[in-house]
Amino acid sequence: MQIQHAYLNDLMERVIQRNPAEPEFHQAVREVLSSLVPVVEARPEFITEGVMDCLVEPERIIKFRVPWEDDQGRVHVNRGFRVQFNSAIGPYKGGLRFHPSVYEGIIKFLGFEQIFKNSLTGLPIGGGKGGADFDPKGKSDSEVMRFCQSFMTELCKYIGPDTDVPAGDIGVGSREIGYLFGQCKRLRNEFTGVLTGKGLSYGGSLARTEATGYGLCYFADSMLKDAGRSFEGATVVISGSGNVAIYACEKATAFGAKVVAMSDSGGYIYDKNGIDLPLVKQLKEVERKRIREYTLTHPQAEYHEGCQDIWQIPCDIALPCATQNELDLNSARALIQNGCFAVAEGANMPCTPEAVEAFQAAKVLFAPAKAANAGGVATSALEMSQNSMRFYWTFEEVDEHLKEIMTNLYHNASSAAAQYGRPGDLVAGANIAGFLKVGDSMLAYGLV
Ligand code: NDP
Ligand code: 2IT
Repeated sequence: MQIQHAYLNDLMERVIQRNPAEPEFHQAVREVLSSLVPVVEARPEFITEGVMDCLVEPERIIKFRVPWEDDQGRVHVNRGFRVQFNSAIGPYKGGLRFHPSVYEGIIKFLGFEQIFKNSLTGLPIGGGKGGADFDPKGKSDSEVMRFCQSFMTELCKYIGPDTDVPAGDIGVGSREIGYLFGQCKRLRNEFTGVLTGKGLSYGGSLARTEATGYGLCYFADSMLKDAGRSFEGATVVISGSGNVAIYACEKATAFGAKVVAMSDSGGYIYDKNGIDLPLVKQLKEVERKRIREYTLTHPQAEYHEGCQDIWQIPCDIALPCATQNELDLNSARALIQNGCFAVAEGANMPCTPEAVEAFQAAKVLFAPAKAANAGGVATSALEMSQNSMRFYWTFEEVDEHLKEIMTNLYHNASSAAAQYGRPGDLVAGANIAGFLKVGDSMLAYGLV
């Protein structure tokens, strides 16, 4: 897939050569550069002043050894990362992912996406991401604690409330954030908002837990309304059953939809009567069990091994909320054939480029991740504000801010798309609107 601009196409080739064997990073960069063609045509200074070349190169990559001992006293060595991608508009901000599939290319793709997402929130946060190839699944609390302490012993040298503020992502939830924050506080002998997603007793923000899933539905609601549609009465399929999926399910249901399927990496459940969300919360948030156990108390529900086929279930709205490239062209075709009219990405880059193209060609309303899932990081930025003020807002106040941020974000992405000749294309609109603020700031700084 060529980029229809000689300089940007050449830049893409250089990105591939300089970052070999990192297909997810290439995929994320290609999408953004393709969207920015009309922008650099209108404003060639982004090329001549070196902004585009700098944009695709992280400001800093930190890569470190994470040794830890399991409960039997055996030593394990994992690899930790923090990619500080772009600080043009604020301190680096973005989550930490603990998953065996993590390598530098995954963190780079996520950090790159985060630049534009964070800019879209309208709040002063730069882009970063981190993580480790550690699998918290099946580990005891003590093992997870020792891992987090070892990870933070190194990471704490590079972060700070005005420098870089990590948060959660896949495999990093409130338990991990607690261990990470406790160790950072101990090592630095200071209590500052150096992480977000903190527990409510030690500086966390109300509504941060719900924010990504709720924000996804607020964004989708704006998109649907603009097209004369709504969640009311719609059948919804959600992949994943983690933080994002659970609160997307909660808000979609509150908006009058019926969610009929959810998944984990083992398989999916299909409950025609509508998902029993309190049970999913109990299984996933409290007991850390597999989604298949849902059928033990709900025999009317079906469990299917493997998560791909969840997209074969007929639905009106699809919300992929698990992981990157989980929804491919075949799945997109099935959704289209079954009459699905909207797809909103809760996960980061869950739809393959071919799937996105198929949705757009079929006029399925499509909300790209960096816009649709920005509610999590936006609320993290609100947590930073509250920490700086040494003050707390109520749940309703934070939720109101979130709603307003997501509604504005939809309108900004939508009008940027129209302004640059791609009306209705929220992929282009989000990339363009996200880029402009960052690009203008980089221009103002000169070559730094
Ligand atoms: P969680 O760890 O809470 O949940 C992840 C869910 O996705 C689990 O159900 C997990 O299943 C499933 N999953 C993870 N990896 C795979 C895989 N390779 N194949 C199939 N299923 C998989 O993470 P979150 O809910 O926080 O994150 C989900 C997505 O949302 C990620 O893409 C993340 O980057 C993105 N995101 C998260 C935000 C946040 O605030 N947390 C903000 C914005 C985006 P299992 O338990 O079996 O592994
Ligand atoms: O992908 C994301 O936006 C996140 N994992 C949330 C990051 C954050 O800093 O809250």
